[in-house]
Amino acid sequence: MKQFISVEDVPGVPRLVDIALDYKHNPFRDKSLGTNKTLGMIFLNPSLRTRLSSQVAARNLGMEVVVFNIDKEGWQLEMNDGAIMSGNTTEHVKEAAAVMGQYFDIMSIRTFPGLKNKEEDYTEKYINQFIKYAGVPVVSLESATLHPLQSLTDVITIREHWQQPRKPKVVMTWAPHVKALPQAVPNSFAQWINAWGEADFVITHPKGYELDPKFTGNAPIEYNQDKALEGADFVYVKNWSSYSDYGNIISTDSSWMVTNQKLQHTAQAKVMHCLPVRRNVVIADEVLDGPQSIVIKQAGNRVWAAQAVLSEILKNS
Ligand code: SN0
Repeated sequence: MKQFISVEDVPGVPRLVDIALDYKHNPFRDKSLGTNKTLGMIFLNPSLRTRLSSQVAARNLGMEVVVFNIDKEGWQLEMNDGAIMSGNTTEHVKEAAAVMGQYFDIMSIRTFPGLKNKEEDYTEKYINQFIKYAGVPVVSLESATLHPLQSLTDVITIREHWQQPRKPKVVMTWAPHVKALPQAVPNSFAQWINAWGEADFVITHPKGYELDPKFTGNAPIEYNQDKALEGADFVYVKNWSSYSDYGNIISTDSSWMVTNQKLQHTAQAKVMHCLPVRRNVVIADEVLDGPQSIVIKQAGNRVWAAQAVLSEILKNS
């Protein structure tokens, strides 16, 4: 693997899942693979799980890690080629990314969408500028439209919790939120579940929350949440802002919050969320604190996803 930005960079999803689960059972199997290699982690936005799990994963492979909160501690970056830099931006990504590429063997970046300019966000301008100028493999720590380390984790977690011969019914449901959030997590989850092909996948959300069909593909959309949840084996909960009415909140309908009552007609579904989760807005306490929630185990699996990805890139370089 040369980079990890989307599922399209992965030669085979089941194989990567196997590698990750293998590391879960034997974390130090490749403890020298990353000797004398350094991972740079560049954050333009906050992070808890991605940051810590990737650091642990890199350490398991013997790598050094340098974390840089560039939004707080760095120069303000100019991302536009040809810009006349007489304003607030101090350093062009051409130099910044190229210089960091001199220091690191693998570079990883978190860059959220602005949610103002759909074109700019959906062409992945920021991460693509880093890829263009870094000169070393780049791993996404969540970009404007995708969060592949999360989605790999999600597939691993479903695989781990499903032993029956039939495909599990996986329902991704929108839930309300007070802030306008990116579409990256749901786009990416849909993209990976589709590529994996081992689930019966249904998406449910209020009208107007349709995601980019480039990622959702042929997954059926059911606008009635209760109907969608019937017989679900896994319920993947996430808020996102509107894609068509770009970046806006068009519903705050609290009846979409996931409660025990909502789970009544599921097949005792396991409940997943990428975290952080706003309790009693997105998912009720009774669910998060109850036996059906697997959010902590899911977050634990972030390490094995990151380790699988880093190892595949190290083996390639
Ligand atoms: C991000 C998102 O993409 O939805 C990161 C998820 C991994 N979530 C948030 O920004 C939550 C912000 C909040 O105020 O709840």
